Amino acid sequence: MTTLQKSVTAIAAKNHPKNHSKTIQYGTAGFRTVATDLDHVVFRMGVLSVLRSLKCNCQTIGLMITASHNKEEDNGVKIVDPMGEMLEQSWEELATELANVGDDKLDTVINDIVEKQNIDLSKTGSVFVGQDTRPSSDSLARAALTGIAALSGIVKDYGIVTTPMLHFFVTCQNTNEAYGKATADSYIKKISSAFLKLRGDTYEKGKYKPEIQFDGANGVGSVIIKDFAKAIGDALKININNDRVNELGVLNKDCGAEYVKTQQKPPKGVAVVANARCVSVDGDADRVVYYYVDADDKFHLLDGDRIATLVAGYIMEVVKKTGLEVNLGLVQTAYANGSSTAYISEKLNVPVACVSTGVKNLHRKAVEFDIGIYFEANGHGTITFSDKVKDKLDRELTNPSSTKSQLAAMKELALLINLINETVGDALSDMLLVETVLHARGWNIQDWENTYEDLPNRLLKVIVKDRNVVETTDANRKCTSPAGVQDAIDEVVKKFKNGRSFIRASGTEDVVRVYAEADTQENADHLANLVKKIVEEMAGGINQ
Ligand code: G16
Repeated sequence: MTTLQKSVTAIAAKNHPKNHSKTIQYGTAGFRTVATDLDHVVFRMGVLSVLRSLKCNCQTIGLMITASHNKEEDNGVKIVDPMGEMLEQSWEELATELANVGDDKLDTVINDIVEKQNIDLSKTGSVFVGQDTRPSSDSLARAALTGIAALSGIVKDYGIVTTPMLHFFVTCQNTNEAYGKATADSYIKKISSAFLKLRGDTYEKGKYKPEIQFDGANGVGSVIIKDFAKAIGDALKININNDRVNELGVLNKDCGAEYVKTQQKPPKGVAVVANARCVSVDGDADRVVYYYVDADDKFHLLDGDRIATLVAGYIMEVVKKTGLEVNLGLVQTAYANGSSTAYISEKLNVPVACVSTGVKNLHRKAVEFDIGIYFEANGHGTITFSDKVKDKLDRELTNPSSTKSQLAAMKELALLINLINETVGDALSDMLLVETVLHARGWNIQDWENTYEDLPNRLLKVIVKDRNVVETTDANRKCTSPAGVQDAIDEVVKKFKNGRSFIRASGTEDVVRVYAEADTQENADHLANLVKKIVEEMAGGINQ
């Protein structure tokens, strides 16, 4: 053991001791649980991010303190790999091991990682740190900084930023600024100037009106949107609601993208104006959904599936006009509405892949395409463009034999690439992308909704004794454990027209999720409740 690691152990025992014996796992989006259980975990992740940086030839790694859509008392930490992607899977296991080991074994585990990963501790690692607006985030960020300092890592602390901003900064840094400068100003400028160029001088077009109601979930999204609103001006009037970031107990409370999507009703704190286009983001602004309330007071949700179909259809058209040969694909999860999958594959003729829940899984699949579009139904997603496509575009933009209309489409595609934060789902950049497509088409929100009809669906949570007893396969669509659960689900699903249902253990909350869809809302609700009952009876449900 080196002196360096000895000092890590000493600092840990003195300032960030493990204060409970609960096991914590690197889940769908890093570690997430009640904030008071996280101090030692975050300190250790500070240490791990330096090791990860050293492993990746001293490239910069990101460390974000956030629990995104979770309740305010929770918090979390996740590590961002050099190209802005989520931490490599094999390192998730190392992270889980490091987070759970006793203080006295910390040095052994660190030593093991150093040896097995062939890490040279004489070099210097680099880490970017960001945090959301939770009351616990500041002290947890300090624990991370201590962990980074313990291994003499270089650190840049960005303070309060959205999760996608941190991903963006990490990518900028590791591409030597080819992706942009690693600053908040450069992030806002890159995206907003692409938006303004795409919009041109005519802000109103057809049925499109340049005004939205914005619900910031009382989180960091409501801070950063103000910078966008300033940069964009009259091109899009953004009425900002739920921006009480300094008030305790209001983050994600009865508002934000998760609430709107799961409750299928408008958030509190946003005045209802009939047919107004409304946008909700979540607590760290990596998810976005749209909604409106019609003149009969009926709520209409346009979720991640709707965003995926809208942007896939549009990007495909632009790509066709460029004349470039590009393979474009869309990635969804089992939560995707059956109608959206049918619309994309049968109407738009875009191949659709289905992967397990978690942006990390969708992103990994999306980069297999030249242009990969991925969205989870909960509003988390983005579009990735391969280097091959970007190089082709650069070449063809200066090719004298390109026609005028091909050139115009190529310029548009280049601007769309700049508008999109390719590194991860970004609620604010996605929102500006949706606004761009609606504007280009001259559509109001009803025109967008009318492209296809969603199958009625319901998403429920079940509290169980141990959510880890539920195991799934086939991109979460089949339950393999506990034995007999899948057969029981199949039996009830059979009884419903267009019925589909699956269960999976959440990776961010201590619950099992139940999804169901059917021909009517009543049937979808009924099916979801029957499956919920199966979970309660066969997977250790706790009666509430
Ligand atoms: C995170 C992940 C998403 C995932 C969501 C829910 O979102 O980044 O990919 O869909 O959790 O995951 P689960 O169903 O496992 O709880 P966020 O916005 O909370 O970071």
